[in-house]
Amino acid sequence: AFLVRGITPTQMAAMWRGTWHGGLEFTEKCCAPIAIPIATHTLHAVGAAMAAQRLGEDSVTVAFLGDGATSEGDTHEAMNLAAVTKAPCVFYVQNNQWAISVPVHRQHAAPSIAARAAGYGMPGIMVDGNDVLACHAVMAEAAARARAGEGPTLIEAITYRMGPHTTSDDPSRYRSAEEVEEWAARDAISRYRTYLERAGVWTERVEQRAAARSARLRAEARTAVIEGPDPDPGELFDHVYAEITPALAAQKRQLLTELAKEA
Ligand SMILES: Cc1ncc(C[n+]2csc(CCOP(=O)(O)OP(=O)(O)O)c2C)c(N)n1
Repeated sequence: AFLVRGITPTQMAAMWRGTWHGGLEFTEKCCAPIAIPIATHTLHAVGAAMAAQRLGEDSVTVAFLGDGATSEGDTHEAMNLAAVTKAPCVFYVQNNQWAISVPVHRQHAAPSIAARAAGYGMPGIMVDGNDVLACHAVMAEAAARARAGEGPTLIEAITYRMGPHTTSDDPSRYRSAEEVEEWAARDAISRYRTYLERAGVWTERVEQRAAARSARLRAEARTAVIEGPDPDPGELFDHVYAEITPALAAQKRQLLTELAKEA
C-alpha cells in the first residue's frame, strides 16, 4: 500500500534508523506511520474513518494487521467501535499463520478470524491471500460498502510468512521445513507472475527492466539507511500531543542534558 501511494523504499527503510515517522510524508500521502506496538493502529484507523465520516469525505481507511494482532484488546475495541459507528473502515488481517513463534491456532478458538466479524455486526470475508486478484476483488467490495455508508468489513487473507520474523528469529526452532515447502508452492508472487505471463503482460523485457529497477531501489534504500543522519532524540517528545505538555518538556530537557553529559 505504501508503494502505491508513492512512499519510496528509502523512506520506508528510514524506519529502521528510528525516525519517529518512518520517513513518511503521511499527511500528504494519506499513509500512517508503521505502528510498532501491535494493533494500536487499528484504533487510529477507526478514528481517521470517523473523522472522514464527519467531514463528509469520500475516503476509506484500511488497517492492515496480523493474525497475532487480532488477539490484542485494541483490535476488539476498534472493530466494535467501527461497526457501531458504521465507520468507513476496512480491517485487512494478513493471516500468515505465525505471530513470531505462535501459530494461529493458539491465537483464537473461533472457527476463523473472519467468523469473528459476526460478533461485531459486520461482514467477515475469508480470501486466498496468495491470490492477488481475489484480494483486490474483496478489497474493492469492502471499500464500496464503506463508501456507501454500510460500515466496516473484516477481511481475513490466508497466506504464509515465508521467511523469519526478523533477522534475530530462527523459524527452524518452531516450524518444519515441509510446512514452508508446502506454502512455497502456493507463493503469491510466482502465481501472479504465471498469470501475467499467460496474459502476455509479463515478458522477458519487462522482467529485465523490473529486476534492474528493483536492484537500484534496494541499493538506494540500503545506502540511505546506513548513511542517513542519526535522528534527534528530542523529537521523541515533540509529537505526543499537538503542543508539548510541561511534564514532557521537562523530560525532554532532562534527556538532552543527560545525553550531552555522555557525549
Ligand atoms: C503490544 C506489542 N506486543 C508485542 C510486540 C512484539 N511483537 C512484534 S511483532 C509480534 C508478532 C506479530 O504477529 P502478527 O500480528 O501475526 O503479525 P506478523 O508480524 O506475523 O505480520 C510481536 C509479538 C509488539 N511489537 N507490540
